[in-house]
Amino acid sequence: MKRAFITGITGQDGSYLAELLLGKGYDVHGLVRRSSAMTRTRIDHLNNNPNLTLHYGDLTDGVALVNLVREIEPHEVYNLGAMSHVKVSFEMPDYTTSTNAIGTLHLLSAIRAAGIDCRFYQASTSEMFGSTPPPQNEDSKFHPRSPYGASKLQAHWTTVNYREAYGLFAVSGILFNHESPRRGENFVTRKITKAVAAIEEGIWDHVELGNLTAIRDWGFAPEYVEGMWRMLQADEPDDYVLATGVGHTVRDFCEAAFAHADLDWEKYVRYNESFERPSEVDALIGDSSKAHEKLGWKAQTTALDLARVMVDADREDLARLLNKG
Ligand code: NDP
Ligand code: GDR
Repeated sequence: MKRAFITGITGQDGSYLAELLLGKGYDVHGLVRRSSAMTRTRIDHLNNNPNLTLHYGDLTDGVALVNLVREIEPHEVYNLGAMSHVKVSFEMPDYTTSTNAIGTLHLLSAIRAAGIDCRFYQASTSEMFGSTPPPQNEDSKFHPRSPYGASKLQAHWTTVNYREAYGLFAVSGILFNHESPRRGENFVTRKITKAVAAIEEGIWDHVELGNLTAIRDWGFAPEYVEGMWRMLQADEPDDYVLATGVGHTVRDFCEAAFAHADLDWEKYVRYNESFERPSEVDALIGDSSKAHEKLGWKAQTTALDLARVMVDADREDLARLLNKG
């Protein structure tokens, strides 16, 4: 039985990856943080699975990671844990760097110290390309525009260095935005789809957003975690871009989400400067032909389909809440 260790298992991607690996018969171990309130709603439905074990820890606690990796002896490690909000990273640059960059170093060092034969996946991001114009692929120049992007770039190069220096099977998946009904509520897509459901129900009368002109390449998260797994099953470790190859503005996404509820987005979306970033990433559109060629991976769901799926999921969530009340 293969053993996998997932950091960030309580997040959007971690929850889908845990489902995927459990479905493939893996023994799955996840890192969870202690907090005063439980933050495990995305994996609650996996609670009784005998092949899932959760361990307390934190990417900023290197000693805990050394002990955990030694105890679990995983065959595959997926490092998805991160302070993942770009805007928040400007308010918390130090913590963002500790978690995302130094945390990755801690985990790679823990694998080395344990002396185990283990494959490593690093959750890298299109934010590392920053101001480099699209389309971006594995050879595009990196120019991050936020503490988040910079911290992820350090983690990316640390991963590449552990591959080159120590022969570790370490891969960096450079993933473009991917969303789902499990997306955190303060990322723009989910913020919009949640607002559509609440406005349609007459609970909210508007939603406030920042920059509507930014272009993003939005795909569907479950398809992207399948890509992560494929990267670790390849014959050789390498880095891959995962993306749909199609870009839309935030405005396009708004229009599609509101139109799905027969609403005119312009009547309900108001501008609020406080959601702008000190330096913005204008356009990210990925070229994932390498992943297609070498891993047989291709995105299936389009951004505008995703907008409709997410609105429907938020409608159902809200209906459940209202029925309870
Ligand atoms: P989420 O924000 O949904 O989840 C982040 C996870 O990291 C949560 O489980 C969170 O735990 C955990 N975490 C945060 N800080 C720490 C810490 N100090 N120690 C241990 N765990 C921590 O992110 P996603 O699922 O969307 O993304 C997964 C990864 O992929 C992240 O690394 C993200 O940066 C990267 N990425 C995401 C993309 C996307 O579009 N979704 C695109 C490219 C890269 P808790 O629940 O306790 O907060
Ligand atoms: P991003 O996602 O920064 O691309 O990072 P986010 O959804 O936060 O922003 C996308 C674009 O929308 C604009 N925007 C707003 N964003 C938020 N969050 N809230 C708003 O009100 C708002 N109004 C406009 C932003 O300025 C931006 O241009 C995500 C994260 O998952 C990262 O962890 C991941 O690495 C990248 O995607 C790829």
